[in-house]
Amino acid sequence: MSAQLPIEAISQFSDLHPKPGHIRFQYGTAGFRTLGSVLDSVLFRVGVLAALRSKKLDGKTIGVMVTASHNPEPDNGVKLVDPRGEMLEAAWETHATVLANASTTPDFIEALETLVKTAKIDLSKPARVVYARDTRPSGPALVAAFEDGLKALDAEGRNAGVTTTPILHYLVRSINTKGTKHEYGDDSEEGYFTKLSGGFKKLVSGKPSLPPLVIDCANGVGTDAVTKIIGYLGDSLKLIPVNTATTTPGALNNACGADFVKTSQKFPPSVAPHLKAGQRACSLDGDADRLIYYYLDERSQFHMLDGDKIAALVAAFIVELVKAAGLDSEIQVGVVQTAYANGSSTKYLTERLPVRCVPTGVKHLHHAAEHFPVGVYFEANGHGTVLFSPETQEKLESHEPSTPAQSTALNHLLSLTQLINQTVGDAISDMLLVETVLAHKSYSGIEWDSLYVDLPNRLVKVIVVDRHAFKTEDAERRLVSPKGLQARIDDLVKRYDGGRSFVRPSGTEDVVRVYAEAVIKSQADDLAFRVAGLVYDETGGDPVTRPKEFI
Ligand code: 16G
Ligand code: MG
Repeated sequence: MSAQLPIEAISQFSDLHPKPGHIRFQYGTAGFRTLGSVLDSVLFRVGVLAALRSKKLDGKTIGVMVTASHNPEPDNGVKLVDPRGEMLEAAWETHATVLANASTTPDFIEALETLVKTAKIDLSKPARVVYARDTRPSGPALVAAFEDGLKALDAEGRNAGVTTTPILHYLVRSINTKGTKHEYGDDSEEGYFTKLSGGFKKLVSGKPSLPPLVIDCANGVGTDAVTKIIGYLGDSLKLIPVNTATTTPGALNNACGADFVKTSQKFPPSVAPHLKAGQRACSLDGDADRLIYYYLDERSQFHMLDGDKIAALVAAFIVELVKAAGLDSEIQVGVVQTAYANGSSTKYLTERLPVRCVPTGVKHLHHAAEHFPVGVYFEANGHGTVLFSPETQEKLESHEPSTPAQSTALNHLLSLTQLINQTVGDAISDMLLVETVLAHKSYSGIEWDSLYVDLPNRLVKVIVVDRHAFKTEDAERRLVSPKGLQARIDDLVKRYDGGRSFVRPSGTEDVVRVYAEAVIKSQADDLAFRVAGLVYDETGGDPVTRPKEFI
């Protein structure tokens, strides 16, 4: 390893991007995320890190996305994408945190030298990075800081402009598979839209078209993608985009978007004029990687169709197709969920398929789903996708159907592999997937919703002195510390019909989260608040500030 770090260039650029003294940055579940105004040094350093990650992987292209997803507009963030379009390898999350927290330029250079040595990075290799940002006003300056990081290492950068997180993931995989037998698609936005819409059009060809779908773009970057895909879909699907104000200050994710719908369990007020009885609608989040559906019934009651409902709809459909193609003895479909999955969805799915529960966070779900020939994964919050293993893909391509019905089902499965963005959860791809199933089944929101009835549930946040005192096991379903707390939760849960509750420290906020469900809504609320009370008391919360509702 002859090449050396270009110390002089790095230190000149680094001096332009000093670290704010008082802040400790953390590469969390979804990368670095905090106020956009304090992220300049982090972005510069992520530029350097991405270049090193590429060198480490023999010049493969690494992705970088500048976004804070569903967070309010003043926030921003950045995350790295590995060559197959998946989340950054966990060990490098630690490297990212170390580099971001070096207090001075000399400390930063020292940390880089240590990283190059310990990770055995061959600096003579090329470095290639593709990057994009969402519509936040702080984005352009942060991208400029990031580009300085690439310049410092003389890395080759490709600016994908303003685009969604899932499109950036798609580009990374397409670039790295170009010209190989695993070529994922043309490495352009056009390639992405052509691939998805092509799969969709084949799947719905000959099916009666569905009534138009209202699509809440959260005033974010999904707006551009929705506008573009409308052109590719033609008459195959009518979309009515709302919340498309990407340049109105403060509008992003404000009282709209997937997270708003899921957390407040109501539709965005801005969508109301478009919602008649029976109308189905969906909301994307601020970077278009989450999707929540909903509809109004004939009494104008709101009903939410969340990630669990999407998983149930999609998994059952794929199982049917695999069977109809005559491949059920060869291709197993499995589902991955987290503890937040509604108990009724888990019951519905386990009666039909193998189901695994893993800790919160996309990377856990994605990796678990890779173990199934077809892995369907969704978080209740609307993030998820379907993965077809390379062996499954080959089987689908080489299988000889013995009847016309088998041939049709097989073609549908092959079209699904086109329509689905397999690199990461993708609101637009998932929306097309849902619409495909609805068209095939002639379902409205009501019929889809009736697959199972959600158990009433409640999510509560508790502010504690030290959330790191909370440690979990069994995919976050049980606490191992603080000692004795789980036994007290168990005692409480037993008293509620259909009761279930779990406690976990958040990976994105300085709080502990309490989830509870029960057969009756008031009981789910009661259980959540009582467990929250236990958590609060356990961690030395002050009786004066103890929230009143923690009964
Ligand atoms: C992040 C995760 C999401 C998870 C959420 C949980 C990614 C890309 N996103 O947004 O999957 O559901 O965190 O947040 O991994 P919490 O730990 O604060 O409950
Ligand atoms: Mg998001």
